[in-house]
Amino acid sequence: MEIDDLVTRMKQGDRRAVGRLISLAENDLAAARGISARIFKDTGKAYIVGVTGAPGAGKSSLVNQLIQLLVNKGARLGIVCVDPTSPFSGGALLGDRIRMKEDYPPGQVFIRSMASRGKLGGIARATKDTISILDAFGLDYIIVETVGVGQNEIDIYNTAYTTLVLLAPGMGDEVQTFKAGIMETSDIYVVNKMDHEGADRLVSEIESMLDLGENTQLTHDDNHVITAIKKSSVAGWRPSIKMTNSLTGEGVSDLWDEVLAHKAFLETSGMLRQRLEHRFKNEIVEILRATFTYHLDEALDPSKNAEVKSLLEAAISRSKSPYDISDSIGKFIIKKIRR
Ligand SMILES: Nc1nc2c(ncn2[C@@H]2O[C@H](COP(=O)(O)OP(=O)(O)OP(=O)(O)O)[C@@H](O)[C@H]2O)c(=O)[nH]1
Ligand SMILES: [Mg+2]
Repeated sequence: MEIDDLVTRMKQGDRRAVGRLISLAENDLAAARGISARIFKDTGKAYIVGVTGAPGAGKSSLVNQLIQLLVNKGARLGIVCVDPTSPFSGGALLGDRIRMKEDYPPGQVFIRSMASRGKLGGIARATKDTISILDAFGLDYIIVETVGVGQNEIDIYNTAYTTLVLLAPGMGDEVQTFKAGIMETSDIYVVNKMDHEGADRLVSEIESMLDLGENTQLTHDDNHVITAIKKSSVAGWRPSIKMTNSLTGEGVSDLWDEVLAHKAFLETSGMLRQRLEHRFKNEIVEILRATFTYHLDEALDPSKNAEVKSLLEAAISRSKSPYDISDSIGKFIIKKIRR
C-alpha cells in the first residue's frame, strides 16, 4: 500500500516521501485518515510556532532569520507557509521566497507552501495534517507563517503553541489590528522594521492596549449599560513586545529567547495541556466538518445518488419540504460516516 511505503520511507529520512504524504493528506480525506492512523503516535514532539500579521509586515523575512538562527543551533525545522489568497498550490510563492534566499543544509529545513484552493475540508484542516506529518518526521520546530486576515489568525492560534503577531510601523493598520480581536490571539508581539520611524511609538501603543486589556473587563448591568471594571487579578501570561529588524537580524535572537520563555511558561503552568485540549477539539470539529461536507457533496451529486432528483421533484411538487428532505439526507450521510 502506498501510504505504508511512504511512511516507512519517511521514517528513514526520505524528504520526498514527506512531501508526497503531505500532498495526499491535503487532497484526500481517506488518505489523511490513513496517514494519521500510521503516524499519530509519533507526533507531539515538535514545538509549533505561529507567525502572523498584516501583509508585508515582514513575516517571511523574520521566518528566514529564525531559520538561520535555529539551523546554526543545530535544530531541524519545518516551515509551513499558509497563503489563503494564493491560487497556487504546493511549493509556490512564499516558500520559494524563503528558499531562494539561503541554501540550508540538507535535511535540516523542510519548507512547504499551502494555498487554499483544492484543499478538501479547508486550509486549516490541511495545515494541521501537514504539521502532524512534519512532526512525525522528527523535526524540532515547526514554524507556520500565515497572513493575519479574518479567520487565519484564529486558526493559527488554535494550532500553534506560541503565536507571534507581527506589526510594522507606518502601515496605518495598527489600531484596526487590535480592533479585529487579534489581542486575544497573540503570545508575543513583534514590532518588526524597527529601523523605520515610529517603531518606539508602536511599542508604546501596544503597551497601553495591553494595560487596558489587562486591567479592565467589560461588563453590563441589567439595563445593558456597558462599563469597564477593574479586573481583580491577572492570571497567566502577559504578551510581551519585542522589536526586530528582519533584514539585519537585530533582535531576532532575543525574540527567540522569549519564545522559549513562553514555551517554559506553558509547560510549567499547565497551560500547554489546556492549549492541547483546545487544539484537538478544534481539529476534531474540522475533521467532522470536512467529512460531513464531503459526504454531503456526494449525496447531492445526481450522478452518484439517483435519489436526489426525485427528492428535488418532491420539493417542487410540494409533497416534501426542504426540512424533511434534509432530514433524510442527514440520516443517509450519518450511515455513510458510520461505515
Ligand atoms: N526596513 C525593513 N524592511 C523589512 C524588514 N522586514 C521585512 N522588510 C521588507 O518588507 C517587505 C515585506 O517583507 P516580507 O517578509 O515579504 O513580508 P510578509 O509579511 O511575509 O509579506 P506577505 O507574505 O506578502 O504578507 C520586503 O520588501 C522586506 O524586505 C525590516 O525589519 N526592516
Ligand atoms: Mg510572507
